[in-house]
Amino acid sequence: MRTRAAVAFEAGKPLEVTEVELAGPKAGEVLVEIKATGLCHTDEFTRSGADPEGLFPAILGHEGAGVVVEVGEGVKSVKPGDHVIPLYTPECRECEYCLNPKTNLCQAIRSTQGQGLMPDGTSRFKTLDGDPILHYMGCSTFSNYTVLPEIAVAKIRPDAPFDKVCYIGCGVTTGIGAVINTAKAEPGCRAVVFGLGGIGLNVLQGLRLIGADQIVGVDLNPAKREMAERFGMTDFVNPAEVEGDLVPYLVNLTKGGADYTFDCTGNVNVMRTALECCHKGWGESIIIGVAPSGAEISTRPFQLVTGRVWRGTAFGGARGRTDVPKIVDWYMNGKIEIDPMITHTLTLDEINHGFDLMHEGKSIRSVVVY
Ligand code: NAD
Ligand code: AHE
Ligand code: ZN
Repeated sequence: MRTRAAVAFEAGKPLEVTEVELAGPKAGEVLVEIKATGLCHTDEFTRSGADPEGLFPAILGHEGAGVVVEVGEGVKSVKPGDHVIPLYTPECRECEYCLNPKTNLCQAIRSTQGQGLMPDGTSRFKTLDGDPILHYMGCSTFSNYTVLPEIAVAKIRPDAPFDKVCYIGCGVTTGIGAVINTAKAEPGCRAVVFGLGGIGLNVLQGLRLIGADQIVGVDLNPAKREMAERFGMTDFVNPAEVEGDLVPYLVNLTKGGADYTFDCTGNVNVMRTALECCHKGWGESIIIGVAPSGAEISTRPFQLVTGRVWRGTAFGGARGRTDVPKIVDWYMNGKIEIDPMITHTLTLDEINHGFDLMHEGKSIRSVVVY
């Protein structure tokens, strides 16, 4: 079939909205009509050329929601008409990783996914001239129709609005999951969140949900303050307005150091600050941000010797097929909020404008509705 898609032909170039050819689902795969997709900073990271795993030409996008149109041979867990959220972290429930409760990083299809290919080593996308186009993060939600492995779709309730719950495909789950699954933060804790964008705001609402006592937000953009307060931030810090070193300032503000800190910037200097403002003896810092190619983190080992812990999280430690439908229920039942964070709704033709808004710090989430 033919479908409209925004194609990243080259690193650093705007996406090109065009028709592409899409082959039908093979065994174990499903064809999904994407109804809406969010624009995550990670899409921009890859589009820009900063991602060491970035491959071109590719159809980016990994924060979608849609409807199953057709299923390949052997597919049992979903059927045409089911509403689904694509998963860049699949859940096969059989691999060594899925069977280990310590991780959500299913590895069943990771190697082909990283090469922009379906599990059989081929792509379902090509240009109208017949040249191959790669998949991205196993999702390619910047295409109106896409093919996904069955293990990479979470079936969700049919009454959930696509233009809101698409955000659960990455940002919402990553932020809330980092608090609940990775940090396992407890009521009464003090926390510092660095970067109050699409991920950081969801860390804030995760901390509010578990009953944190103090939730400090740190961002260089003062315009992020208002929305962050709405999502539970108790104290705002703009590093540009702090005289001297930020670490002692934050340690003092959190009365000895934070129990939990979260990097949602991808900046390795911020990651160091986030670790070092943790409480001596027990503070834990969770890295969520994705850093550019070649960037490395550093600190004095003494920081860890004296009890601070550095962790990372992918997709908030969530097991997608199991956890994503529950998070959709949380949204539908009013336990979490999404709507105010979706600041811009765009057509596919306007998708590059969505990346401009991200750069200008004017959007939290832009969502493309097909
Ligand atoms: P975003 O652009 O919406 O937000 C980033 C925020 O960080 C902005 O508000 C910006 O002003 C702020 N910021 C930048 N530099 C800063 C600094 N030095 N100090 C303080 N604040 C600073 O991006 P997002 O969509 O929220 O994504 C955040 C990061 O998380 C990205 O690196 C993204 O790739 C990554 N991410 C990781 C996962 C995962 O599973 N680990 C999932 C989604 C996104
Ligand atoms: N390709 C990058 C790393 C990108 C990365 O860390 N991706 C996160 C999800 S970000 C979603 O917005 C992730 O899930 N990583 C685990 C994995 O297996 O990819 C690089 O640096 O090479
Ligand atoms: Zn993302």
